[in-house]
Amino acid sequence: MEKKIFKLFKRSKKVSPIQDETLLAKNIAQEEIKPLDAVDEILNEINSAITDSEVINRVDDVIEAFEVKPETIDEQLAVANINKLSWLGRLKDGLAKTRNTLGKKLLEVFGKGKIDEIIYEELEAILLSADIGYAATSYLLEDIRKKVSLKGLKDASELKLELKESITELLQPLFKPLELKQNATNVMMMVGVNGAGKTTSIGKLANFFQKQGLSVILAAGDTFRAAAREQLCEWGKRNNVAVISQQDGDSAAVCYDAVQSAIANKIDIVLADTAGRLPTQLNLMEEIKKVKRVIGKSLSDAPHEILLVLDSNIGQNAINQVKAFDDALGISGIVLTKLDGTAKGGVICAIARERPVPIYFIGIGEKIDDLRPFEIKDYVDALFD
Ligand SMILES: Nc1nc2c(ncn2[C@@H]2O[C@H](COP(=O)(O)OP(=O)(O)O)[C@@H](O)[C@H]2O)c(=O)[nH]1
Ligand SMILES: [Mg+2]
Repeated sequence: MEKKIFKLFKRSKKVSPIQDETLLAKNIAQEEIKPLDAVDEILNEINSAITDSEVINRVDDVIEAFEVKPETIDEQLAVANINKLSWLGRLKDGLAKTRNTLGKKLLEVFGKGKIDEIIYEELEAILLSADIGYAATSYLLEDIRKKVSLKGLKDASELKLELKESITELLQPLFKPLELKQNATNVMMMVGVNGAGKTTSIGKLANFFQKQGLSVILAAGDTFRAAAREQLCEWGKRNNVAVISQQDGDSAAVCYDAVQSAIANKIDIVLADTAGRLPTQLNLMEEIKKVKRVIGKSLSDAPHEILLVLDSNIGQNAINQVKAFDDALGISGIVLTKLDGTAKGGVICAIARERPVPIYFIGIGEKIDDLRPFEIKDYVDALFD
């Protein structure tokens, strides 16, 4: 652990009294500095970092420093803290484009003094431009008008807090922690169009669940392309979990085998990949319904979750996909990917208003750690501030 911390100190530019590596070594050797103090120091630095990317760089350094498992509970807490900070920084970074279309224009409106009809009209235009959608925009405006009259608000600057609150309320139906059956096999099926991020999300989820002490097995149910199978096997290797696959097998058969194997080996979670399909491709939609049925034959209450993987860049089209997949399969949750760098992050509000299926996870990058449970407050804060 010490070695990594030296590297960390070397890499960070303005570190404090202990810039000298040998001195640091000596201090650690004499137990005058504990690795945890070093983390505290970096945390101070993080707090004083100016830009988001500065925060992210520093946090990455700290995480790297702790790749060796943190030993004491204090160290574990420090790392958990750092991970959370890192995630928030990256989420904020990812939503920068959405914030720029939304936040900057909103600030202008909030600075316009007296609340009047023009303010409401401008607010409407801005919300629509951030892919919040017509239904959610109308709802939000109505809600804000109500609050304005109820609280007797006069100045537009008071609207920021109200809007934040209204959006937070609007999003409530999307928040539902994933419930897992204990000491039993939980089967999760991933569905969605091509390129949405199904396979990548499975790789990230395998990591997420394993970190919680759960065992995982993957089913290579995208049997259309050999490359899809290889991609999943790669994620299996990276996570050190088994991947059930068959050359030329059919998707339902692969998933069936994976569930059987999970039951036999007392595996907690089966993550089943499937081929991408558009809801308009009726034969393919029939095929995925069959996969679902066959999984049900393999274990009577399975699949426990049918997760629609949605690319947040598609904006309003996301709503059509949610409705179509939900109507066909009854999806239980959404994994919203690619929130990094999208200008269409407002689509979450549209989902909340038009088809409120819980968003279980959001993805903000291609790396194994770039997926977390959806938290309304984090998202709204990243959208506004
Ligand atoms: N930037 C970014 N890229 C992602 C994210 N999730 C997936 N991707 C990328 O999107 C592409 C398609 O992902 P893949 O998992 O193969 O999609 P699938 O066809 O639905 O299985 C790949 O290049 C992934 O690395 C994300 O959250 N952020
Ligand atoms: Mg795939």
